[in-house]
Amino acid sequence: MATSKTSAKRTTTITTTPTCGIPLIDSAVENGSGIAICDDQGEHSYQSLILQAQTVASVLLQGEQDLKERRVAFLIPSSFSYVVAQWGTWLAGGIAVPLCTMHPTPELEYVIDNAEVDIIITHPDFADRLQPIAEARGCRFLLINELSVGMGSEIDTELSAMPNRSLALPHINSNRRAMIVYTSGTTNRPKGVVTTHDNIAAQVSCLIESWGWTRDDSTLLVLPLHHVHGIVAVVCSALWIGATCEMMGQFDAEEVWRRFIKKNYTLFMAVPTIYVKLAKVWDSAAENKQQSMSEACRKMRLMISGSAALPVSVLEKWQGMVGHTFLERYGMTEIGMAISNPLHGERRPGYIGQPLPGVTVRLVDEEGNAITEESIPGEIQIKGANVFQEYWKKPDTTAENFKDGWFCSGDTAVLENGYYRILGRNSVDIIKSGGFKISALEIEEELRKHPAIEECSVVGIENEEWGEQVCAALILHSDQELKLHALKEWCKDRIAVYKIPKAVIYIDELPRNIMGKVTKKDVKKLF
Ligand code: MCA
Ligand code: AMP
Repeated sequence: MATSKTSAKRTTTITTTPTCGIPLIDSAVENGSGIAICDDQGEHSYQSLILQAQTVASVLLQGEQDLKERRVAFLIPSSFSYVVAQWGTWLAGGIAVPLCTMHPTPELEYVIDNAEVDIIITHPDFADRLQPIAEARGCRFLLINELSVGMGSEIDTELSAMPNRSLALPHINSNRRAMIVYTSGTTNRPKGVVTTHDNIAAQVSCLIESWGWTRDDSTLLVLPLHHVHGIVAVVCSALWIGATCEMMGQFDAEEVWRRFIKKNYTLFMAVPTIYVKLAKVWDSAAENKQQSMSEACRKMRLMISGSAALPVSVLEKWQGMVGHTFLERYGMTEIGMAISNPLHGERRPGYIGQPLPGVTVRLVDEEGNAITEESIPGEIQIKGANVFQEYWKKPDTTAENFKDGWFCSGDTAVLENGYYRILGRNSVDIIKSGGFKISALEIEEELRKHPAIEECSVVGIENEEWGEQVCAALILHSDQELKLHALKEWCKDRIAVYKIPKAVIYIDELPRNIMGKVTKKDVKKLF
């Protein structure tokens, strides 16, 4: 087995350097014995987080001075260990590439190959899948539990008692690349969005200011950690300011309510689908239980919704249920959060609000002219230190997505009485389901590989719970039959579960315009 085992931590003398150069970690260092993360293993202090991350960094470095932006991919469920792997990568000078726990092997391989990953760290649960991938590519393969992570309070005490821990960790310039997060787009395969440490610092600090984060805050993470909502808006923000982040390995609506009642969270962030799922559980609870559920939410100072349009009906339902008016905000993997309703002041239903501090927003019409008046729709374009550096190894795509230094979001919005309202996406091929951005083209490409499918068209159909649902119109070869459940089974090994069509229809011909292009608006009407 290629696993690297180490006991370096126990034998090395380590000194925590005053600053490492990474704004997030330098900010977190000040929080010492405060509780940074709670997970299934217990509570973990900031001190423990830093010390464990330093240990991981030293293992990654293997005596080298700096990973020099080599890519370190990790597949670890939401937990203390995840953050240790992320920070360990950063402290060693690497670029963190978080992998998705829901992805089947081909999607993991795509990210690992596209990012040209050198080192793979995994939780033991995923070792059987990742070790062959690592070996086939000559990647170094490490098990997070063998890096002495998450071992509990004994180790923490032992580590912190070492007076002169001195690991030769590099000083990191904050303009260096920190992370690659994969996002689907109008091309058929996901693109790697590269952010620097400075980008992350800008994305986090505007949220700290606008949403009033303090070290007394405590939040529950239910979102996956391969996307910016969970990574930046929840985890990095909490850790930047010295708050506590409790992590659930996986979303479970009943369990979230149990924790809301038991714990004293002060703020909570989720995608609209999660709020719909939580409301369903509330609806089916007995009246006295509903009261304690609502009471638990009322104790929180803030509940935030984002990643997809929040239906006004959902906002109103929660207003009635728990008395909270959700703060809706708008973001993107490429820019973090950009536009938000206010912490204090009017939170206008159906609107995403106003630009966050440090973020400049403009709307641009189809001719490329900046719109200067209200009520005229245009594409949202963004400037600011929050904007990502590049699409990984795609200089042309990067250039195409910027106009005169403005990042073109592909979202259309309108400004009305000082607040932005989203009207939709420019591309019909982008589907948002449960907060995940999904490329219709990517799914079509995969479906065409099925032996029974001659041609297909994938669309997003509006759905109350999911926002949109992936649906496929299929033309089968004349002698073939393909039931939905059989198609789903076939897809499971190829694409992530959230991309698998939830409904199909069978047709003889796809609707096309005179140029022969499939008209997706007409495909949608078929459902
Ligand atoms: C799970 N399934 C889905 C989705 N999630 N299908 C479509 N869309 C989805 N989003 C599959 C499940 O695998 C399952 O498949 C079936 O649908 C029903 O699963 P269920 O148990 O109801 O769902 P779940 O497992 O509870 O997951 C729902 C979820 C999850 C918690 C809403 O989708 C989620 O964590 N979404 C958050 C995504 C996110 O973080 N996006 C941020 C992107 P089967 O029936 O076959 O078992 S970052 C971003 O957008 C920017 C920066 C921003 O503004 O924030
Ligand atoms: P992602 O690429 O996964 O980061 O998704 C970003 C996209 O999510 C944006 O381009 C929007 O289309 C969508 N989005 C995020 N927040 C909102 C919101 N509050 N309302 C509507 N759409 C949103």
